[in-house]
Amino acid sequence: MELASKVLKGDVGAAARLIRCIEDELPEAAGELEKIYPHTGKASIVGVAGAPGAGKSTLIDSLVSIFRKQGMTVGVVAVDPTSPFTGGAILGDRIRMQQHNTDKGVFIRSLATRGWKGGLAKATVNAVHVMDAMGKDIIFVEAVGSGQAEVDVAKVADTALLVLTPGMGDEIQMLKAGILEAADIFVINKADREGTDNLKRALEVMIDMKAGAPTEWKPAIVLTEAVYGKGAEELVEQINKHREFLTSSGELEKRRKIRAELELAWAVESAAMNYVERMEKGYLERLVADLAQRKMNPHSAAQEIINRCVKF
Ligand SMILES: Nc1nc2c(ncn2[C@@H]2O[C@H](COP(=O)(O)OP(=O)(O)OP(=O)(O)O)[C@@H](O)[C@H]2O)c(=O)[nH]1
Ligand SMILES: [Mg+2]
Repeated sequence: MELASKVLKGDVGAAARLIRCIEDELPEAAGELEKIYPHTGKASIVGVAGAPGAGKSTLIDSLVSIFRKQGMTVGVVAVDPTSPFTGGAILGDRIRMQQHNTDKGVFIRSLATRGWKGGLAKATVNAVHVMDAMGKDIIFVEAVGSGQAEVDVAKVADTALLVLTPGMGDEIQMLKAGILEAADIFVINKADREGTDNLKRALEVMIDMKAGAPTEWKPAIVLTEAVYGKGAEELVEQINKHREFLTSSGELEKRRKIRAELELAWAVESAAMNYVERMEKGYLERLVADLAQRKMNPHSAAQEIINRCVKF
């Protein structure tokens, strides 16, 4: 049996293998993803972004336990930018979430980013599709933030959490507006530490400043102490509340359309690039050399590729 059919039956080994294919950008992945796509779109996707060490994994671990008690099946995709600084993070995540290892209702996978051509968000979306197709009810996406990663995770998720820690009170103004705007729920983790009140106040001011119409979602702030399991119940309440807002307001539909549009753009791009790679040897290199020497511009080069695609 092919991977896709096994994944649809919830086969853990097949799902792990397909995610590995996605990670390695193997051409086989595309065909399998095509088959599972009609069966996706059912899971709730919760993005968890934040600086290294903010407590994302510890927090997800608590959330997984609570959602499991509510009878939901859970998937976790931990995106790990492979860098010398966070080399140990994958192992850390595994250890931190170990208590769920023997639970068949939980599927956890780390994606190591290694300079993907397709980009972080694309591989993440595809890994989420796999877990969605397996029948997981809720899927967490953990991403270590370097600014753009946080925004990317927000694009992937229905509900975007941003995990902050005390001591950032003064720095909040310095965070990129895009990062703050992308969050539906702000989590102040390590709330046992000094500076929690300052950070909370800074966030409240910022949220009030950009307050929209009463019908819009007002980002929530939840204080947690993930290592002690404190605040996790309230966070689950907020996640569920945001979920209800998404469905009742029509926002879920909107976000899913934005994601579908993004996926379409990726697909067009990779279809064109696949075509280019199958063209006569050296064609792409020649175009690139012409661009570098300004004999050609990127727009005309793309147009030329499209024209050849159409004739093909
Ligand atoms: N004091 C305190 N420490 C915490 C709290 N939550 C997590 N930690 C600790 O913070 C450290 C980092 O936690 P992780 O859950 O690995 O953080 P992370 O954001 O997943 O880290 P990366 O995946 O490496 O980015 C661990 O040593 C935790 O025990 C908290 O509420 N209070
Ligand atoms: Mg982590």
